[in-house]
Amino acid sequence: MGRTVISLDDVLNSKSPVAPLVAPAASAKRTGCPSSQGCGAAPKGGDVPPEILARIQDHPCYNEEAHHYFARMHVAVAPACNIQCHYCNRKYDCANESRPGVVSERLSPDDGVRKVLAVAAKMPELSVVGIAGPGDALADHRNTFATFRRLRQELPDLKLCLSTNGLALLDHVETIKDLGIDHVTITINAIDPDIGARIYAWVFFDHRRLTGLEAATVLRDRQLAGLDALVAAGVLVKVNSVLIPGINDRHLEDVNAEVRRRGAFLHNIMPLISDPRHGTHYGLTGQRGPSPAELQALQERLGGDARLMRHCRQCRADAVGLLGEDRGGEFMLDALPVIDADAVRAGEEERRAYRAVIAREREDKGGEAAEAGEALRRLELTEPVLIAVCSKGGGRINQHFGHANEFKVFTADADGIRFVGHRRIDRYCSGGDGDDDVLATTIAALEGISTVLCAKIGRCPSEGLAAAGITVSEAYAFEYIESAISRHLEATVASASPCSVGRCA
Ligand code: CLF
Ligand code: SF4
Repeated sequence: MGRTVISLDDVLNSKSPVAPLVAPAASAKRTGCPSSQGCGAAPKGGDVPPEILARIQDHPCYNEEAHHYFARMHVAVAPACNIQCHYCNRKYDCANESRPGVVSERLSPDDGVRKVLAVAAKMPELSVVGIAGPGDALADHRNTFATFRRLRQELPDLKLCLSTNGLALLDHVETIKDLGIDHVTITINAIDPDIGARIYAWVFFDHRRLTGLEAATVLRDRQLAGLDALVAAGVLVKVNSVLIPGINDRHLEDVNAEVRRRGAFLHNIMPLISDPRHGTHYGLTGQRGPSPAELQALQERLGGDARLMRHCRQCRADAVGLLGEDRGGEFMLDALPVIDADAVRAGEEERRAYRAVIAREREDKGGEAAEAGEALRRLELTEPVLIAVCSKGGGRINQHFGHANEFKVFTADADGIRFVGHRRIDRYCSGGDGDDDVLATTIAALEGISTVLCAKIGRCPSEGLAAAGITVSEAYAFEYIESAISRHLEATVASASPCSVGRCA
């Protein structure tokens, strides 16, 4: 017997992220933002042609606004690697597209496909399947392409995405194109081999292990040639760069200019994660990662016309769910249900229904965001204001402070409201109790931020934040983030001295 196609109510009442999106009294329809991107949506940096917009519309990494609604999953079918980065020791996932410190369940292509079918049948918000390690997706390309080939047949509505260090890329551009892999990430940390030689221990190429300048030069040349070939083939290329203070921090401006000149669509600058416990060369030699302020300063130096990804969560090579959440534990191999053809088709229909709901939600949000931007302009803020929000998806303030494991940070100024990044925190509330030590680190993570908006907060953390000079409000629970920020600033202006919102001349 076939399953009933989900209705709007089914989606809204499911455990999908839409459930908490809609406030009890959903607002009337407004004129939508023409691009359906809403204010503050990435990618920034010039107009995105409509045909490209259609390709990134539901991709949570290529489109900042989409990450509120759409999930990705990674299948960890690529354990081998052909280079050695100083921030990796092979015990962990590829640090170019994930974070060190966690080990993935490694899968055969058959198991990988089985897992994707199970996730797709249960998670209507899934829009992208990526292969990002745990080694390099193209070092042993057979598993990667065998997996993608089957997924292309079984789940044609899902986007396919691949992440690579770029060494072997040039050999596989045609296959990438043939399989309809429309999104490829290349990690390029340096275009100057002198700098590259300080990042890579060795490169295995053409049956030889290369080191030093030779290794860095070969890798750089192959990466840039691969980038050119992908751009020529019409594939959307994102470049990831790991920001390594004292090594490539200044140089990344040159990298940005070069990859933009060659047609990369997006540049994602990721902070180095370095810890002696990870046993990496950098971790053991004391190389530090950048602070949030250093990362933001570099992004500012690159300017408003650089199309930058600011919402990367450096997720695992087996991550499942919205960016920032990981539901991989629900889909471990030994507990996967058998998915028959009916279940595959039913899942496809549920994804279609979900996308229709989200299209309406985005239209509604776009209208509200436009109004919020208008209201903000009337406030004539002279300095940007940073505001942190607790949100578990949908672009709304819909998360309890104690349940948050990250803040989404927005800046508001005369030009509008824009997402600028996230700050990771430990969850304050576990098992019903708050943790004062966690609150101290949370307050530290809020450096430079004076306001937190959340759906709910307990008395103790609220008082702790107030004592640290941080205003917290639950007055905008379930509202769209942009509207909430705008209304909060309006209220602040009405009740406080102008200086508190940066209006002092
Ligand atoms: Fe995965 Fe990467 Fe595709 Fe996204 S992740 S292969 S482009 S679907 Fe995204 Fe994760 Fe950042 Fe990567 S948040 S680590 S950028
Ligand atoms: Fe590690 Fe990825 Fe670098 Fe390979 S490319 S050494 S897996 S970080």
